[in-house]
Amino acid sequence: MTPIASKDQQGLVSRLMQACGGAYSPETRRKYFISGPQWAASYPGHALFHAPTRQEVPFEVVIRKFGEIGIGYWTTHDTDVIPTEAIGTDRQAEIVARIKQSLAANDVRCSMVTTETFHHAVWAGSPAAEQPQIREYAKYRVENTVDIGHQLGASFAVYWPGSLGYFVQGAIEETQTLRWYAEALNAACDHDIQSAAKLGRPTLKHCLEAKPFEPQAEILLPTSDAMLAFIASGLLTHAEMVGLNPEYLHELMWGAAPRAALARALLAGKLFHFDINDGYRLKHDVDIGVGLVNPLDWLNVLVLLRSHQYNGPFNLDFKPPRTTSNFGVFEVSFPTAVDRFITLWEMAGEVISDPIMQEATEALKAGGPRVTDSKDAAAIFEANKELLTLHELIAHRLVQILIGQHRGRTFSFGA
Ligand code: 3MF
Ligand code: MG
Ligand code: MG
Repeated sequence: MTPIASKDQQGLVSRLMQACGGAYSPETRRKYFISGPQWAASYPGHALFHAPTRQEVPFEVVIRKFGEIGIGYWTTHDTDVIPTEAIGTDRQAEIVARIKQSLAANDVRCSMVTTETFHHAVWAGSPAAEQPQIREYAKYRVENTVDIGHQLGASFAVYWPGSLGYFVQGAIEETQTLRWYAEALNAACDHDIQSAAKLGRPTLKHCLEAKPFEPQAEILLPTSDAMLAFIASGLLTHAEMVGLNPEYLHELMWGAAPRAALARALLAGKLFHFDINDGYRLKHDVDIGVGLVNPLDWLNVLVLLRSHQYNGPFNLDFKPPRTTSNFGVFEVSFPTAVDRFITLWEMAGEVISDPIMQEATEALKAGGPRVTDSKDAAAIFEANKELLTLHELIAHRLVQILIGQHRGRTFSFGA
């Protein structure tokens, strides 16, 4: 093989991207409520055992690139764009003004803001630490993020309580810590109610995001279900303003069926926002691009969301792999993630309207003939048993739709 000269490598990547085909236009991509996080685009590829492989990317570049790709919405942590020491200062106001300009110049909107309460040393004991001044500071930070959200025109605020947990036994009194954590959320909601009224804007939708492990060893609110119980616990003064931002991989990580976790959130009326990505069960948070690992499960997830008219954002909370270059992040990672999502979303529409799927699901619900003795389990089973084979047929049909066989795509040898 001839070595590929450095100067030719980006051209090769672009040529092969073109050759892949099937890309949607920026205008088509903008029709979906897809958001791109500042932190995902700027992620330099570092981890506990990994040195960075890329440079961080300033928001001006991220927003411009999102605009070009056709990602219509941008999301950010406060400290992705404002250094911790500049929070609440004139510098914050100056940065927020520059962000507004970048958004307007590229026809991109800010849909969500989130407070970083996990990275800085001040959060070592979590935002609900025993020390009163740390908790006061946490309240100030979430209130300040609400202000930034209103200034940037966002509709959602997300809270990932990443450090709400512990490494060593005996240090944390869980009930007390959860009460203190609720106080911070209450402060954010109260502040939002006042600010929104002053500004004549609707209040934000406040969304909790669960992750079962990492960065703490033990997490106090590890799953979306734990968060639903927390929202309903009576500790929140504005529980109606608080819902969920489940992340696909965060549910998969603990071994859940993400679709079932989403179904429980839908039933509770709390599916406000959704972080989309992919990865593996019972592994760390690998944040792979949506659909690269579990496309069949993703198709099934989107069938659920489409059939329940979920109309919230799909936030691309993945991490471009550290083998991807800065060039590749915007040439390959983001456009392909968006396009896989759109394809799977449209395919979910095909699943819902597929005549075989429809007839099979309706037949299952119609059931077999009624038996006279409604307490005769064996007879009831006999009357319905042939219908139950449709479960497997439906699963087969889902795979056929995923790989295009329902449209006549064939695989055979020789013929
Ligand atoms: C952590 C995450 C976070 C959250 C973000 C939103 C860095 O695993 O998924 O992304 O989504 O903090 O608040
Ligand atoms: Mg997330
Ligand atoms: Mg994640």
